[in-house]
Amino acid sequence: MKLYDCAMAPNPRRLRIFMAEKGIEIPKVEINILEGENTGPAFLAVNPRGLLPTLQLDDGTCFDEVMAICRYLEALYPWQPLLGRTPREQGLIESLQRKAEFDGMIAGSEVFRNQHPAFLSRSIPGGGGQTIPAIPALIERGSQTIERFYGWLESLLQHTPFLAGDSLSMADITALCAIDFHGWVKLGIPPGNKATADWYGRLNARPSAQA
Ligand SMILES: N[C@@H](CCC(=O)N[C@@H](CS)C(=O)NCC(=O)O)C(=O)O
Repeated sequence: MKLYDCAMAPNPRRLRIFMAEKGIEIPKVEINILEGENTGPAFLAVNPRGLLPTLQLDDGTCFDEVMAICRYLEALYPWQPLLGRTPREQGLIESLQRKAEFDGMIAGSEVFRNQHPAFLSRSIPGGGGQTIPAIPALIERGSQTIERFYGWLESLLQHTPFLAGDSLSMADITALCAIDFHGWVKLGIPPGNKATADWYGRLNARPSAQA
């Protein structure tokens, strides 16, 4: 297997933390998104969407989407499960993970990509070389969604040590990466959200957070 990665980008980081928690190592190829290497012919031949992370299997099959790659890896390496052991846990983690992804990661992307000069003509990830202009009004919508994300996190974490219960899951990993991504646009855990700040401190202290 080969993992196409981008050290500075938030979605590849979700996968690296997942792999670090499970002790999985896969040879990596670094692709520079800021310089547009992901929209050059060499990488588009691997993944026509130009998205990272992308996993290439030994038989040549390539696929993207963090959760698809995590599902594949969890099936291959079932120890230290991060997607749930029982059907109940699996459903709960999926639900929480998607909320963290949509209201945390994607809202962060909406704020960041509609204002950063490097993305003015590629405001949506996954278009390959296609031009999709930024829409500045979406910055405000993204910011409001992020506010909702922090309210949701705080109300949940007042009652549970990790989002899905007593142990770390992919929902926590996605939420952690979303929060660090929000720092790029000067947003973050609102002052006074103590349960979220405590949880963040515990997650950030795990060696996997440096992955
Ligand atoms: N839904 C995708 C999102 C992946 C994504 O947005 N990746 C970004 C890096 S964080 C990317 O590849 N961007 C390419 C670009 O901006 O052109 C996933 O979960 O893997």
